[in-house]
Order: sequence, then C-alpha cells, then structure tokens
Amino acid sequence: MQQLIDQINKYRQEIQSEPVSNAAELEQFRIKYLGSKGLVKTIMGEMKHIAPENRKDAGQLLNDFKLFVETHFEELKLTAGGPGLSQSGPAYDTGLPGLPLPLGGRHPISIVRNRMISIFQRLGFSVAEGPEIEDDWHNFTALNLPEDHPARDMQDTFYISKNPDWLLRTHSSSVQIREMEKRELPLRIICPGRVYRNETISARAHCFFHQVEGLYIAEDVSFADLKQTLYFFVKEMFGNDVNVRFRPSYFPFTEPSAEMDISCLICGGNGCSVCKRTGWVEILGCGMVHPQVLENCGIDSNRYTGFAFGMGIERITMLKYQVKDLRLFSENDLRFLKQFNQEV
Ligand code: 2NM
Repeated sequence: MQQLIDQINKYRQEIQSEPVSNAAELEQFRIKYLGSKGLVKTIMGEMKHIAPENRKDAGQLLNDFKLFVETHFEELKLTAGGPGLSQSGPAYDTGLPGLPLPLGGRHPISIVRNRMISIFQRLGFSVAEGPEIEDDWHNFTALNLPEDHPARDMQDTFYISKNPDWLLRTHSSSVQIREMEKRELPLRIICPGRVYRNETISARAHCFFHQVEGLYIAEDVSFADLKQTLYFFVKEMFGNDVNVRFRPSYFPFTEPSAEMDISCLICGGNGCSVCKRTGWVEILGCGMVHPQVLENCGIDSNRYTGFAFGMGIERITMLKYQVKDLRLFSENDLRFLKQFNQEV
C-alpha cells in the first residue's frame, strides 16, 4: 500500500511539472493522462491486483488522484489557452476584449462650474484661486464691510480663531482682493470655489456652497460693460429665449449695485412655485467696485474703474437641471449623481 502511495505522489509531481503552453501540448497532456489508454485509466485497471483488505483505501487514493488530474487539466485549459485552442474544444479566448470597468463621472456642480469657466474664458477672463481659510482683512475689511456688519457675526461665519481672526471664507471675493493687491492692471478674472456660512441645513441652505465671482478692472470700465458681459453669459448658459432684468440693490463693496433676474425656466415666465408666481428668478448680484475697495488694494480709483459679480453654482445648477433640494449635491447618492453622466 505504501508503495502505491509513493507511486501516486511521484505521478502528481510529474504532472505538476509537465510543460503545457499551447493547444497542441494541452491535447498531448489529455491523451497521456486522461485518454482511454492514459495513465488514470491504466492505474484504475491495476485495482484488481490490490489485496482485498486494501481496496477501500486504494480506491479512495486513486479517485483523489483522478480528480487531481482532471482539475489540473481544467486549469491548464485556462492558462495555456489562446485563440488556437478552439480546435481542441471550448476554452478561454484571450483575444476577446476585457470586461468594461465602471468609470466615475463629473459631479453636476463641476459640470456647471466648468461650463461657466469656459463661457467667461471666451470673454478673456482667466481663473484665479485662493485659500479657503482667510483672515479678517481679505474676507471683510478690504471689502468695505464695517466692523458691526451682520455678516461678521459669529452666528453667520465659521471662525477658527478670534483676535487674530481666522475664518472660513464666506465668499470668493477674498480671492479677488488678493489678486487686486498683487496683479498688474488691467485685471480680468473669475474665481470659482467653495465658501462657508453658518446656516441651518435645509432644502434651500447649506453650511457650504460654491460660487463663481467675476472681476474686471481697467480704465473706463462701465456699467454697460457689466450688462453686456452678463447678457452674454446668460444666453450661453440658458439659451437665447431667456429674458433678463436688473434690479437696484445694495452691497458694501459695490456702488451702484444690482441683482440680475432671468425669466423662470420652469414656467417660461407665466408664474409657478419656483418663481413664486413672479415669472422671474434671481441668479446673481453685481455692481461697480466701490472706490474704497480699489483704494484698499492700492489701486488709484481716479484712474481705474471696475465691475464685479457673484453667483452661486448650486443655484444655477438647480435652475438648469430642475433640482429641488440643495442637500442632494452633498449626499453623494449615486442614484442622483448618475443622472448627469452617461453610463459607459
Ligand atoms: C457679489 C455681488 C456684487 C464682488 C465684489 C468684489 C470685489 F472684490 F471686487 F470687491 N468681488 N465680488 C461682488 C459684487 C460679489 O456677489 C453676490
């Protein structure tokens, strides 16, 4: 019996080191070990010479061996496969293309932001970025926000430290202050980025959102330039059928200031719940940069003028894609996000 065990182990080793690298060798392997006159059949035939008291153990041993050879053959079929294998039966075709890997897609906020950037780039604006953690000067003081302005309140702004004040920027205007301080004029930039406000989270408010702010400073920049720039943006973003109106407004950093509305995309201006039955929806704030803000950045306000505007990317995205709840943008639910990207 021990002799049989040793013999079988020797065969196992021999089989494992048998070189099989193509279809012809695979077929030779099959004939040699699993064919009608092959090794497995031959040693199974030897069973009759085994002593009756050993037959049970020997039968088990030989069955295990048979299974080993068959399994090894199946493995060889996979590794020694290739298109040439088709003559010796179905197997794995390495000539087939691989299975597609699922690809990620763009977030709707990124899609809209990129679109906004490319529209303004065509008008000669370039992209500027800055820190999300700001000091009091760049976020408030340089922008003409007085010491007692409500936006500075602890209730509205996330302070990291007080005195010296470090905070999460509440708008991307702080980037524009930094650019005005360090760049040569004329200046024509847009500042896309994330901003933070201490809000109770709801369908309409969040503690962070995304803005694109624009700034153009040169000699003789007028309110007419501002209007034409924003008309162009709206037509490119929402199409030629959309109407635009300006309403007077107030910001400490612009004078005069205005808000811009577009005709409601949902009802076409007839009145619905999105536009609160007015036919108009607000999309941005804008104005001529306050002379004090220019002076704060070392710019001669007698020589230079400029316009600025700011808008929320979430708001534009909600209008464009009719998204009803702001929270969807940060929940990362794939059922929502997949709707903006084609499956591949
Ligand atoms: C707005 C509305 C109006 C603005 C002003 C400036 C700066 F830095 F030039 F003073 N940046 N952005 C601005 C003006 C932003 O957002 C609603």
